[in-house]
Amino acid sequence: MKPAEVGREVFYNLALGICSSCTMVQQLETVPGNVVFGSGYPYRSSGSAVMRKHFERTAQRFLNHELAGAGRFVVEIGSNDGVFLKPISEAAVAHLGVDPSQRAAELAEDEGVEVLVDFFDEDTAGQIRATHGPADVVYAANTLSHLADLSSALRGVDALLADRGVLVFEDRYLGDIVTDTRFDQIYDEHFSFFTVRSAQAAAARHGFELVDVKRLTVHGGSVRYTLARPGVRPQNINVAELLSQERAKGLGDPATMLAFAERVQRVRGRLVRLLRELRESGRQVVGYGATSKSATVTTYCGIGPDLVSCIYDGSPAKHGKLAPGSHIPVRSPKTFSDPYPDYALLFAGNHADEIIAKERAFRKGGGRWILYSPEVRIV
Ligand code: JHZ
Ligand code: SAH
Repeated sequence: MKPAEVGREVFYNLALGICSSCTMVQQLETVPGNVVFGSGYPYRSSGSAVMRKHFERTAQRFLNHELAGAGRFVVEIGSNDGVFLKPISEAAVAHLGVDPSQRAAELAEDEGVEVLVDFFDEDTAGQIRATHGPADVVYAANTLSHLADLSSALRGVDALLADRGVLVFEDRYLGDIVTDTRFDQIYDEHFSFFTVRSAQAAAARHGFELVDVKRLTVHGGSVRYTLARPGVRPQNINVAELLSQERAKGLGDPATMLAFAERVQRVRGRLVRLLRELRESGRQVVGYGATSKSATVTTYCGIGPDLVSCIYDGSPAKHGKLAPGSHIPVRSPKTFSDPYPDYALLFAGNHADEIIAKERAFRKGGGRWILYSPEVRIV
């Protein structure tokens, strides 16, 4: 947020519920999509080298399989800056990104990607079908979890998908969030937290079958789900295997979520204690990664500029701004070494390897990282 906006922030209640029938975990309060996403939405998928590689590989796999052959068409929901569709456009395969964030869409268009600047839902899907024909692949990464009206999106996919087409979506995996106490993945943008069981139930409600699942390491643990029309594709054994792991872990059980909540409270206590001790002993602590995740941590733990003096972040759009809620100033990593702080609290644990490698001089000079998932620790 801009410094001038202090005092005009809007807060939403951040609380999750679990469905007693299909075990889907979702937020209890909805933040309207048009409040969060729009021309000024700052997230850029290409900001991480690991994610760039991930999307290039994923696009290549589609080009080798589902999109091989003449006349194929792919739609991406939440195409952001076009990192996934660029190789597909370069291979001259028909494609359309759908994303309401105008500035991100412009970056995609600069890379030769065709984008419809809009929210994907049942209506837009119908329009795309009418203008472009059926899609062989509908792909969505880190986006279906963001839609408060998942049903409208899935009805849209039903309207858009060719008879033998597939919906492939990947999102943070609730199993990893719970196991690794990654409570910072719970923030306003993330509405649904999928498991294989809840994704399968959502698929079935909309006339789809979950035919494959694959665990991914990106974003601290994700799953790629493949849905098809019933009977069109064989179901991979991975589905039954991951379902049985979920049952063994009690993932659909409210008691598992309550135990998770207790671990989160313990982490909060330890993190705040550590930050206060460091402040009292005169150490300088900064944050790294002005992520959406950081807003949950600072708000939930009551961390302000007194405990974390500033946050370094590589997105130019965030420089000179304040982190929402905590009002901690955001600065360019170019000034991180100027001079290095004693400790840096990593608010982007999902990119830990990439960031710690990039900033290796910080540790060489005696600096230490503070991580908080699954436990508070100094490395
Ligand atoms: P990241 C966003 O999560 C929001 P966020 C969204 N809801 C989502 O689901 C995921 O992305 C996909 C900085 N950074 O992805 C840049 C560096 O400074 O965890 C970004 O501000 N240096 C759509 O907001 C932020 O971290 C680096 O080397 O929690 C992005 O991190 C890297 C890799 C990132 O963001
Ligand atoms: N797929 C990218 C971007 C994820 S960020 C990646 O994984 O990195 C989520 C994106 O979804 C944002 O660009 C946002 O503008 C977009 N989005 C939000 N609601 C949407 C909707 N209803 N339809 C299409 N895109 C949407």
